[in-house]
Amino acid sequence: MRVRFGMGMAAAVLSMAMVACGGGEKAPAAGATSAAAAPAAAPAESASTAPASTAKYMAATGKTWEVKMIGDAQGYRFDPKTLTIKAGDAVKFIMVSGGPHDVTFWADSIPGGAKDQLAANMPNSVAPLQAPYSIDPNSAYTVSFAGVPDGVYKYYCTPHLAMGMVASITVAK
Ligand SMILES: [Cu+2]
Repeated sequence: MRVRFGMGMAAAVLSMAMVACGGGEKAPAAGATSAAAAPAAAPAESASTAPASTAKYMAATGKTWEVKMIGDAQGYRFDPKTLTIKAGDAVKFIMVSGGPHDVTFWADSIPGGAKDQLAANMPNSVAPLQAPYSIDPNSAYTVSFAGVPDGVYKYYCTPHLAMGMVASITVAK
């Protein structure tokens, strides 16, 4: 847009967009000017919703471990199923067979205070704590465990959760 519009136009479009998106909640319907018209759109100042995460991606500084994602005649699984690493390490999930697979952490079981940083350490996630699908053999997805607390991080593969494709990573000192 900046190429096609003059700076003034771009600024106007930007400011309109900011008004429409104010609060980070769903934008009110066009033309809705009174709060009564859009009761669901809470203002940013409201304490009723958690503030947006300010966590930023932190690159791993330690070892990169590998976990294979497999689906074959023996079933669907992460290999190894349990893994102990140190904070600052990374885990590379490699698509071997039977995909698509993904890596999704259980938000309600990971260590307290881990969620925002872990989510920030998952590039291109399709939802908080859910990696994009790995489809092609030998493709991989790497999660950085930099800046996250010690503890057990349980996770699963969304397409194969019902088939028991679950595993855990323990971050220890
Ligand atoms: Cu899977």
